[in-house]
Amino acid sequence: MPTRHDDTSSPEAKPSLNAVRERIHTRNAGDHDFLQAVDEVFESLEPLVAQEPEWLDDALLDRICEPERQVVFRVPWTDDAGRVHVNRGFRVQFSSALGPYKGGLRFHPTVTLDTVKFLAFEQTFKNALTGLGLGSGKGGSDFDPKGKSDAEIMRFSQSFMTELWRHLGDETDVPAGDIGVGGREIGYLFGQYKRLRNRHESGVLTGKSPSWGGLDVRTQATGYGVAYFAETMMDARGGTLHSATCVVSGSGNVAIYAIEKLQAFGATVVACSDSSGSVIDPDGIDVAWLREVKEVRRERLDAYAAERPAASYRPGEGVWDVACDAAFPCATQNELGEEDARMLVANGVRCVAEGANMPCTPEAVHVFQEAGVAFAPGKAANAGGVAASGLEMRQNAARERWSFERNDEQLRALMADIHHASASAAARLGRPNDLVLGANVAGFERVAEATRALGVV
Ligand code: NDP
Ligand code: 2IT
Repeated sequence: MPTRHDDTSSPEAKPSLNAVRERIHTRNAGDHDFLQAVDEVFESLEPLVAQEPEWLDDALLDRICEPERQVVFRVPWTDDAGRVHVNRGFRVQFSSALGPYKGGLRFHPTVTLDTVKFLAFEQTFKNALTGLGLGSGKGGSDFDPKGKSDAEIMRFSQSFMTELWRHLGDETDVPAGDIGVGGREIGYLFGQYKRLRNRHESGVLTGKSPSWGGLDVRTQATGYGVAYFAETMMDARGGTLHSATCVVSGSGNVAIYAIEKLQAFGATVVACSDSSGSVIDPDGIDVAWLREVKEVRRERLDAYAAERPAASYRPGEGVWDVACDAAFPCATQNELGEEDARMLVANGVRCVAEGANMPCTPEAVHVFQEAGVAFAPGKAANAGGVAASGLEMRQNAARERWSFERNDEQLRALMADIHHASASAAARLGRPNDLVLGANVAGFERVAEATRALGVV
């Protein structure tokens, strides 16, 4: 039995799971999103710890819930008119037990340290589920890319990397994209890193363009992965998405490629949204046109509806009131609440798969579970993005480049593995259909075993 050198656990008696949870709440008071994510994992740990109380030893849970390092920094930049602005940059390096810190960067005006900490915490279990030897982290800034010129985005990205580079490395910390950070931003970030380090260190960022070291399929991977996971989940329950009517929230990277793959399966996606409103297109969303509007022209969704006679645009509205068989929240955290869940259930939804990170509130998840809806939690269902990032890192390290088809096949197999790991853990604990429980426990066991094996570090 290792000696305890901390004051977080008593040598006499095991702390209860609840006592640990309360300690984490006290230490992180006010961090709403982070504590919501912690509580969800702890709810899943209850049946595990009841069977295997040794997980409570040696402040293991306290260590897993405390980031290894948190960096907060100033990002000054100049706009096209010569005015100077200051934003705040973040990188939370949560766990390196399984591999280098790994996780995306988010540029959005709502980003705080709490946001980044919650995302990095979720990433810990998600990355463990991929089985690819990835630690966890997340970063970003409260910078708002909307309405900024390319030159402003470039100057901001360069200033951001001018601080961040010293914390990165292909074996240390490997960022990628997230909300507001796509191929364009990754290009500018990589360019500045390369300049500062004087090394073409391909594996330091993922989500690069395939023309200079990126992985064919990384752009599509999160959205495709969500569709693969949902189809696998439905198949395991004797169903399919092949002729399903679906709704997807968001119209960014994850949403676009989820829509594309669902429609390739034979489903019809009748609605999607952005932060201004939603479109209903009863014949099915035209993905090529959606990409043109959102990725190329960077316009709002009203521009999509303007060119599609059957489509209607609903300013300020979401998509959860639209009747569907399957719903895919792919925009942001806490975008689907209890009332939305009740509306979806009343309208006959059978499958909900989270493309975004923590998009459903805990109350909404309970509504789905009580109604017997097949529910896929984000840390399993959206793991395709980081899994493809893991493949990108491997191919960069080996100086290899696989075909799109080979990467896509590998992605599909990885999503099936993640479903299998999650479903098996859930079955072992007596709740075979509870993938929230299964994903949390399967991810936790992998990261907790490694954390324990590496000693008190
Ligand atoms: P994008 O920036 O490409 O798209 C985000 C979409 O969500 C946009 O349609 C955006 O609307 C909408 N949105 C963002 N924030 C809000 C908000 N506060 N309120 C309403 N709508 C909002 O991001 P991604 O598609 O990459 O990310 C979407 C989600 O998926 C996030 O939760 C992210 O963490 C998660 N995720 C992303 C992965 C990836 O590989 N990119 C991997 C795994 C998870 P608008 O266009 O108006 O801004
Ligand atoms: O939330 C996520 O998993 C991502 N934004 C992708 C992370 C990554 O490193 O590819």
